[in-house]
Amino acid sequence: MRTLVVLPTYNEAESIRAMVERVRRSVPDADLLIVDDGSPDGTGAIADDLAAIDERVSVRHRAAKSGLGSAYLLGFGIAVEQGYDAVVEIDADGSHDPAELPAMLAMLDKRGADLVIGSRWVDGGSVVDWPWARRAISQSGNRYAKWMLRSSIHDLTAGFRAYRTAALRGLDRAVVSSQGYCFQVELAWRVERAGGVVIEHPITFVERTTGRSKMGPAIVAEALVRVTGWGVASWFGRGPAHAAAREA
Ligand SMILES: Nc1nc2c(ncn2[C@@H]2O[C@H](COP(=O)(O)OP(=O)(O)O)[C@@H](O)[C@H]2O)c(=O)[nH]1
Ligand SMILES: [Mg+2]
Repeated sequence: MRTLVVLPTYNEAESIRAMVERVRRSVPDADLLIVDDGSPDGTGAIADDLAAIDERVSVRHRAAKSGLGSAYLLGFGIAVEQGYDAVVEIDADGSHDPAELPAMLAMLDKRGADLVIGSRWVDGGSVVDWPWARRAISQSGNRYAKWMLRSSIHDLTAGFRAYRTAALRGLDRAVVSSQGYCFQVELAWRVERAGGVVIEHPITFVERTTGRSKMGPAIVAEALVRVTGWGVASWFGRGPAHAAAREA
């Protein structure tokens, strides 16, 4: 499968090199796209250096921090346009282990999945180095979203994923408006409600050791409010669920 691995970056100068190396070692045939939002710490320049020495690596620079969701939408658009079969979402801070990618991509290829989620909240999945409060927020938030949206997915907010590109066709800013964790929820739910096959693959998420998280209370609030709205709307046959079903 022709695969594009999308790495969104904002101030990841300390981790981007190692991360690109790890991805290249794990999936040598995949292409990498770094989407940097004018990181003040110089991540964009490092990304350019990496692209200059490796033809499989390319970079898109955006002028200002514009959110994780829109960075991925840019990557997805390029994957569709350039005829990739699969597109991968992975954090640039080292939390996601690229060594899981061959197994995840094989599930798209051999088991007919449309979306494989690297999942923390299924048997065999785990999180390393999170304080109990963050663990509790993620776990209870995911339980709430799963219940509210009547989803079968245990880790709706997970940011480590492999999509069959065909499942992403037609998604752009006009239909996907969420930014942070909610972007992940919205996409997984769309694929699921459109009848796509979603498989959760257990992973160990390791908290970053360099740089800082870009997610804060506003991102959590966005997810809570929108998930609640979608859940209620879907009970009346409206919202993204309905739209996704119509698109399919
Ligand atoms: N291009 C871009 N990348 C972002 C933005 N916000 C977060 N990221 C990247 O998305 C990934 C996950 O973000 P992170 O802050 O680690 O989230 P956390 O793991 O949930 O704390 C990292 O690679 C970030 O650099 C953004 O606004 N634009
Ligand atoms: Mg992180």
